[in-house]
Amino acid sequence: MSEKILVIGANGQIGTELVTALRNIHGAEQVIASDINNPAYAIRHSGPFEFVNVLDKDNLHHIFTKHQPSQVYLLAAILSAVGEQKPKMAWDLNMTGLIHVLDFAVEFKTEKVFWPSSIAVFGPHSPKENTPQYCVMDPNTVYGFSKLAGERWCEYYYTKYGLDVRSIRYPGLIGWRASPGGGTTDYAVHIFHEALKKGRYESFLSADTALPMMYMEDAIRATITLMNAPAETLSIRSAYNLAGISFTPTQLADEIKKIIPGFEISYSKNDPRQAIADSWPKSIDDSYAHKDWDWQLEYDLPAMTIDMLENLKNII
Ligand code: AKB
Repeated sequence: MSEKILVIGANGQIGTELVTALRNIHGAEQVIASDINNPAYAIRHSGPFEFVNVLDKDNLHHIFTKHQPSQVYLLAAILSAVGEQKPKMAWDLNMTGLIHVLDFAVEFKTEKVFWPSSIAVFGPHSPKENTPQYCVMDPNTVYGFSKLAGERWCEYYYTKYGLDVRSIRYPGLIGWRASPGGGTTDYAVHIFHEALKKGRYESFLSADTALPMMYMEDAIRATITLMNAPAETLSIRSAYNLAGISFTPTQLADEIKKIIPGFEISYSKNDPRQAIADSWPKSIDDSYAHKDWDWQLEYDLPAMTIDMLENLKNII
């Protein structure tokens, strides 16, 4: 039977790329992009679009009734940096939005739900290197503890109602098709734009701040691989660790210099995002993803840098 896939939050960094990938796989008409804001041109003109506010239960109920989705991807969220400026709004959107979708997915017998978690679920007392799937988790950002609570809700709906929810703890995501929106790892996208436009960049994270990151191509492939995996192979119904590639702003700048030799990086001080980055892991152990759904990373730091610059230079 053909899928009917609803992507909520289609205008965001992940949504823009995921909608395109899913439309290529399932056919444009089978993938309903939705967002609270006007869609990007590519989303609007490549298939169906609906305005959706996940906090508006009537609106969301109407969309489920109209489309009866077999799969839902809920991507609408407020990320770590903006979440610290609007803590109550971040909690409300990230938590209430998730529960609305989980409830309707149960009511409408949606076959599978995808919801993104993040490395932000870890906190200052979590191990920093090779952070395991199971360890102390004391996130101190609203975004981080909304993701941790969300993971618990996902597992709860799986156990209690049999809802097939799947999730990944994404590292910082780097892509050229869409801009990130309000995260701590955003520097690793901005740096490419500024390198091409100005030949220099001021990083809001310090020179030696190592964080787990991942190229969007890998992140989309991971998401679709997890969603296609046979349910019985999945041992985790909270969210899977995903390692990606760990690097510092200096290491990324050195890689960019291999292609743009005059590129210069400087570092600002006292940015509030530094404290958030300092509370997160430097690297991640993703052995469960390897074992359960045969996950393999493709893009390392040099391959990602070459591909980013190659594609970005054609569009900026
Ligand atoms: C953020 O920086 O808030 C996000 C994330 C790591 O989840 N990119």
